[in-house]
Amino acid sequence: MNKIWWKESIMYQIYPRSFKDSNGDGIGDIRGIIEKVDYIAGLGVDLIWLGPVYESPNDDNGYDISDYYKIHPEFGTMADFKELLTLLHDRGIRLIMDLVVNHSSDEHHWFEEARKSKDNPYRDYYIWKEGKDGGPPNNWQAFFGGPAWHYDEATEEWYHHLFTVKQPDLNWENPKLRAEIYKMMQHWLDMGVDGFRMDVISLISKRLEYQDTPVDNLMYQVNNYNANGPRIHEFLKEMNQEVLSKYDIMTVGEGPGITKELAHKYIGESRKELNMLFQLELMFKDNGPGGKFDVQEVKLVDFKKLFRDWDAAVGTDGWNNIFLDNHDFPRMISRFGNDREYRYASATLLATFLLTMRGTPCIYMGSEIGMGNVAFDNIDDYRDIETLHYHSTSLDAGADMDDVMRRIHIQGRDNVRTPIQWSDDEHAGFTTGAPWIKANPEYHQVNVEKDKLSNRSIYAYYQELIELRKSDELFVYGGFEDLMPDDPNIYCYKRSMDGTGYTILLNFSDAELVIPKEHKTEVLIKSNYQDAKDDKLKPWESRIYKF
Ligand code: ISL
Ligand code: CA
Repeated sequence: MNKIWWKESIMYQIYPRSFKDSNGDGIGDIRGIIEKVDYIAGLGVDLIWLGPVYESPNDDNGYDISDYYKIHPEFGTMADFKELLTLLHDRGIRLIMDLVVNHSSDEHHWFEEARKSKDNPYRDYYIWKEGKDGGPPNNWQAFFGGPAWHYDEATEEWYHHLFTVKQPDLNWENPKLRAEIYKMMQHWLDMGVDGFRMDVISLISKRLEYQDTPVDNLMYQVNNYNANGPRIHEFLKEMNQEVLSKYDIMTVGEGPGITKELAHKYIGESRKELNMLFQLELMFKDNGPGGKFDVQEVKLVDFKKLFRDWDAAVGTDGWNNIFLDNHDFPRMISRFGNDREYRYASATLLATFLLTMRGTPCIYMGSEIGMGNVAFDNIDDYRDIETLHYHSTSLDAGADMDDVMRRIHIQGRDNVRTPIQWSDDEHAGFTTGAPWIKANPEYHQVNVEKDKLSNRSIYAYYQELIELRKSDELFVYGGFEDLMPDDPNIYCYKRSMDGTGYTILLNFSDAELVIPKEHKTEVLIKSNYQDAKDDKLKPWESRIYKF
């Protein structure tokens, strides 16, 4: 196993809009992050993933970029960005940017040119087709609803968009486009950025037949027609050769359709493509036949199997990222823990999981104080395009709207986009103005100020666990073994190397459970309960034993 810094790093994701507003316009910004650099550094993390801060009309909160070289004025200036980068580097913290190159904004000048005429030099930066029988070129759906094609009157052709109509897909078949992207990546890396999180990178190589899908199911279409296209590895190898390999940086790829069977092709060290993946299998596991808002139960045994299989899939020639939420999926404490009776215990149990697994952990902002999902009663308080689209189409279809709201409360992306709760002040201390999205009313009980004063501080627990992970490289390079794969409530695994190591015991339930006998001889070095008992695991108790 090769040793390298990005395997040893502890990542923290910042969704800039919702982190901290510095100037009272209600939108989180770079100077807000600068104000909180000590808060971030104090946690002990050493790698930041910064969500998109590029110029964007914000149809999809920055995932629709109109200029890859500019900082969006609502986030600040290029000088602010450089200052942040320097402040972080001074503290030994690296920063990676979001790279969103499956699509651009329709307001990017490439697209504004491309749509002018069929012979415009930028035409071929995007994907244009003639319609079929008076309709779109094929029956593909877009992620957030509606067809994956939009008719453009000026030239009487359709352009392809897997996300919203304002996010036209880029044509990676065009070598000029690829060269532009590589040049742009070099620009940021030359500035000192430490790598990229690559947005839906699994979708960039298209199947040029553009065949109809026989099944009316978005995930089926994505997995079989959109993801892992024929030239994906050629493109990533080229990108690696032209750009990535020239810098001491890290990359993490994101995207649907990357199964554990295919993972090695993307991140095998010998393959020279990417370093690690945000695998989405767990994130989609509760999606029923009706999609993400059709929520199904996920059992702990399935959760464990998934991590066991992914660990085996990367083996010793590859690397995983370990995360349980991000800006697209529900808060981990609400999804996998108990955010009511056992907030402290389940938040710290999930922290223990993230920080003791094999793979680079990624902590989504707010987890370090145990922030949970939000449930606004009124749809007007929601901002996410996916949620709003689901609501309006359900309304049109005559659905039971109480049920629709209930589903939004469970799965909507705004669960993770409400402002960080800094204090009990108005708007959770996030802004002095009117926030772009309301704070989660839980902020009166759950906020940074209160957490830090508490003798059961979740932030302090994260600090201790991060310190523990950093104190022994066995947590990084040691092997992983699932010791009780079939237990319905307990996750028990071993991290070890040459006969020494740690046993991690996690009670994923509200019940008090008997401790499996074989661990009684080991030395307990950490529990999330101060009064841990010898023979019983309390609800959501986590333990780390050394042997
Ligand atoms: O959020 C999802 C559906 O609920 C996912 O399917 C999501 O679309 C997928 O993980 C890709 O996400 C990324 O690309 C999108 C953007 O909206 C997401 O915020 C981003 O993380 C388009 O750029
Ligand atoms: Ca602001």
